[in-house]
Amino acid sequence: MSPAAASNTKVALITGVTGQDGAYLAEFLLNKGYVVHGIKRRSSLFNTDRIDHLYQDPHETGRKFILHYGDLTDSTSLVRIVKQVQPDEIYNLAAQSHVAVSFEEPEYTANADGIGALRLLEAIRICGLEKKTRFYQASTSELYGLVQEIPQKETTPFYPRSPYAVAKMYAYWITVNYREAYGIYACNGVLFNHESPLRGETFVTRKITRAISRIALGLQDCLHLGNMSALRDWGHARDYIEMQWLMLQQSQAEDFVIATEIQYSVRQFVEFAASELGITLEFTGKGEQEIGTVSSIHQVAGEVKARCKPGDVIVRVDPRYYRPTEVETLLGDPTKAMEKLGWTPKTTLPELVREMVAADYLTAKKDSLIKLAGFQAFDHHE
Ligand code: NDP
Ligand code: GDR
Repeated sequence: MSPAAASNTKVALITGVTGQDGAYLAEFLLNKGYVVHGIKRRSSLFNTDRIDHLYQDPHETGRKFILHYGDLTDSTSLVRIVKQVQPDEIYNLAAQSHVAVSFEEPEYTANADGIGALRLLEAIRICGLEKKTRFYQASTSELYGLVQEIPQKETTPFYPRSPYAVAKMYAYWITVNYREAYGIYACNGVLFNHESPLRGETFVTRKITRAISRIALGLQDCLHLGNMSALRDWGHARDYIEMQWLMLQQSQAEDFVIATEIQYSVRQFVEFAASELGITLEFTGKGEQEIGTVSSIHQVAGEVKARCKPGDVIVRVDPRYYRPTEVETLLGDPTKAMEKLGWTPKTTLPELVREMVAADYLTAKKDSLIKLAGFQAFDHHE
């Protein structure tokens, strides 16, 4: 028996621990006294930036945070880790999580995001842990896709609109099926978009806060976006991971929608981000011709933060970011989570944008100082 099991300390296993949610969840569970095991995949560069502050040297004894190499496409690794860790709770957060990329890599996305969930559920069965291990599946508002009802709740029919969403639909139902067939405590958190300074740079919110910061400091001229009319219900990842944990602490496994009940467009998100740095934008034109022009610059906390000028075009549409099938509008109804989990979103969108812009502006400032000192950084993510 492991020391953790002997001391009644709860043991969690997080797949996708190197991602945005994984990093927040690992820290949250460690603060709750859990022993946390995380699965990371091998990459040719370090991929642990988001969790480096939690890292514990393998030579230390009594470690509470332990990483294992594994992959959701590799059953052998999953069975071996589940057998070794004997987790009380598994949080399946690993996924190829980018909707647009899923059109480029549909088969891999199906394998990791769909069959990956099955592999983990089977690992629980193979190890005989059906009665012990609780399973959380990171489901998504993308399941609603071409929405059949506004707002969307637990009973709203699904209509997935991307290989990502179709793969996640398989994972959703296999989770329900293993709950019903084998009595495993398995549940789906149907989470609407949630963001943070740790968000991957190619998701639209982070792309915007990063680009606006760089434009303000003269490191970049323009932000190119796809569909700016898309509407999303955006929350803060920090608030949402607490719900992932709560879903596994109930007396019965159930599925829950987690959302803020407020919707904004991508265009509005750009306006919020720009205004954090004192930039007022005017949008003109339609579709591919739409542009965002600086109409005025004002001080923020007594300081001019933006170096761009009125008349500069800093936002343009690039159809390369359009998706073959788009999800135009998502708005969640989290009434069930409010009633049963005591859920209230803590962070508003303006607060979220402020936190993200502050973090990206700081990074851009460092890059700007390096550039001014004569060092050219070649860093152009979109
Ligand atoms: P991220 O993209 O930030 O993180 C995904 C994680 O999965 C990373 O750790 C990544 O590793 C890992 N991963 C990817 N493929 C594999 C694989 N084949 N085997 C093992 N690990 C893999 O996503 P988020 O943290 O934002 O989201 C967490 C989960 O929640 C995902 O499943 C996502 O689909 C889902 N979700 C997210 C929402 C959101 O708004 N953020 C909303 C609803 C659902 P690496 O770091 O090496 O790339
Ligand atoms: P989404 O998030 O597809 O909702 O999936 P993303 O931030 O990628 O897109 C949101 C909306 O913005 C539009 N958009 C752009 N998107 C990106 N990435 N880049 C652009 O340049 C751009 N311009 C406009 C998109 O078309 C879309 O309508 C996220 C992921 O975290 C999923 O894993 C998760 O399941 C869902 O949220 C809920």
